[in-house]
Amino acid sequence: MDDPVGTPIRELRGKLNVISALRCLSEYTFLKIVETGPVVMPQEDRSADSIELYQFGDSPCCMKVRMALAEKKLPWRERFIRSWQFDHHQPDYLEINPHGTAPTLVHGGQHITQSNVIIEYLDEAFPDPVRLKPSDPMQIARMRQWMADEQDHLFKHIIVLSFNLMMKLRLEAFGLEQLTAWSKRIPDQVRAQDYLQRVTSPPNDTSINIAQENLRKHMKRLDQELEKSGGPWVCGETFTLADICLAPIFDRIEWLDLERIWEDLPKITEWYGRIQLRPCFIEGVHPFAYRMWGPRKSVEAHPFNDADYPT
Ligand SMILES: N[C@@H](CCC(=O)N[C@@H](CS)C(=O)NCC(=O)O)C(=O)O
Repeated sequence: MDDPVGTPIRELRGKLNVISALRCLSEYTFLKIVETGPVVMPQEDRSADSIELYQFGDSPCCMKVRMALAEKKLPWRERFIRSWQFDHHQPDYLEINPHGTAPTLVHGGQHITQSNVIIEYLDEAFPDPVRLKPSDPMQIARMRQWMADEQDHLFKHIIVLSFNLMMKLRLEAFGLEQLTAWSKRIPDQVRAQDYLQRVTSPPNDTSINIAQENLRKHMKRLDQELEKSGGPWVCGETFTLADICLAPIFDRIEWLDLERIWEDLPKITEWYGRIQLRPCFIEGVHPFAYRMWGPRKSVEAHPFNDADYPT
């Protein structure tokens, strides 16, 4: 007998049973596959072999990361950024580093930006063969304080000096037309104009003097810190991330021929002499070929040649 209400309900139940049966089957199949292992599930490769570093040759922030990698004896693959033509402002790179700056570390398919975050990550992820952090909480605070001071103060003065004493040589090396054409590749045109203005205007002696005076103040503080810690490193016996953060600042000042800023500060002179002999510094320092023009590398003697740089 016809059942006008019951029939559609039975049909619906039947359909639901088929759907749930299919679901069960697919879940079973999925579990089976995982169990027997014919499908490789995507996994992060967090081995040391998978480290990639996006970097410029001549950058204090990138040098820090190279020093930490060398200290940890980690293999890594270079992703060289042609900063002069603003490859760090191109969409692909902005996806992994939205600030358009270097460095960026890629590990296990994950991107990490900010040099201080990167070197702390490396220290946490690879505790062997050495820790780059003291064990005492007060010493850790001291280390982080110098890391923050480097970012918030020293690095900012270094940018002023670098733009006034070396970046302007880009004008001589590439010419205004080429620089302007490259600057159009920067999506943030306010930043592009600021860059062009800084590179093309004459050196600003007032800014240079203020930056040097400020650096000198921090150098005096650091000299006292080394005296207090008893050395040989910033936090005392242990070589830490603070030493790694500060060394590239000194390297840049030296490249600008401004060592006089710290010359009469004995603890700093000893510390910098010591760190320059450390293998991680020797490995991490910029090779001459990648260095930007400056008082020690004239454009005339070292004209630009794209082939000098990694592809
Ligand atoms: N706080 C950032 C600063 C990064 C930074 O400013 N890097 C410089 C090189 S040392 C850079 O990419 N400059 C290029 C630009 O600003 O366009 C870090 O420590 O990673």
